Amino acid sequence: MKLLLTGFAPFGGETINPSWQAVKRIDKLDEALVFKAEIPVEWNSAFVTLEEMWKQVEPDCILMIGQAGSSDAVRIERVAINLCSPIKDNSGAYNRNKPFETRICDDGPDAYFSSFNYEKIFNALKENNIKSRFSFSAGTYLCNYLLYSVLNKINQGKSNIKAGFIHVPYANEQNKTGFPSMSLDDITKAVKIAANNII
Ligand code: PCA
Repeated sequence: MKLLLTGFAPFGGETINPSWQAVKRIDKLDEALVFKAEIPVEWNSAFVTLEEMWKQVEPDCILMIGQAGSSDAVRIERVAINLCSPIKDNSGAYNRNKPFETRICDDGPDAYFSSFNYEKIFNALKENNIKSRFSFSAGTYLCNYLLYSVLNKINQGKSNIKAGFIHVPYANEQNKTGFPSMSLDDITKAVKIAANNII
């Protein structure tokens, strides 16, 4: 089995993004061969970057990781919606350069559910004492955009690739006073457990 595992570049003034820091540290999985990509926090190039790896690797599953700064737990995202808020990306651009709410795909459905084995992941995280929960909104920024774009492509291609998204809290190493955080070691452990239990 081939797994494409992605994390995001830093954004919002941060110097690291724990999602990519964790992904970067994972080299070996129990049963899958892992291929990794760092995704830019840019509307124009985020999905394009993932898609290029997708073509090269031809994965059986895709697990995307992102930072959710306000979260106190690992969040297993269940839904992606066809909507982007007018939030500037790392290059200062809005989605489609429009400073108002936009769709991701004009003729796509309003939402998709993630298709990985979310219950198996949840149980495995619980067994390892990692605080986690299901989430029914991945937001309206790049993480939701990436998850929706991947699920939309899978749906259009009628492929049975499994795909899903996990948000991780800030890492302790980011020193975000007043925000919940986890150690990078625990975040890496969580991502590895999720990757090992994705199907
Ligand atoms: N988190 C943002 C985008 C990149 C990331 O790591 C989000 O939740 O949309």
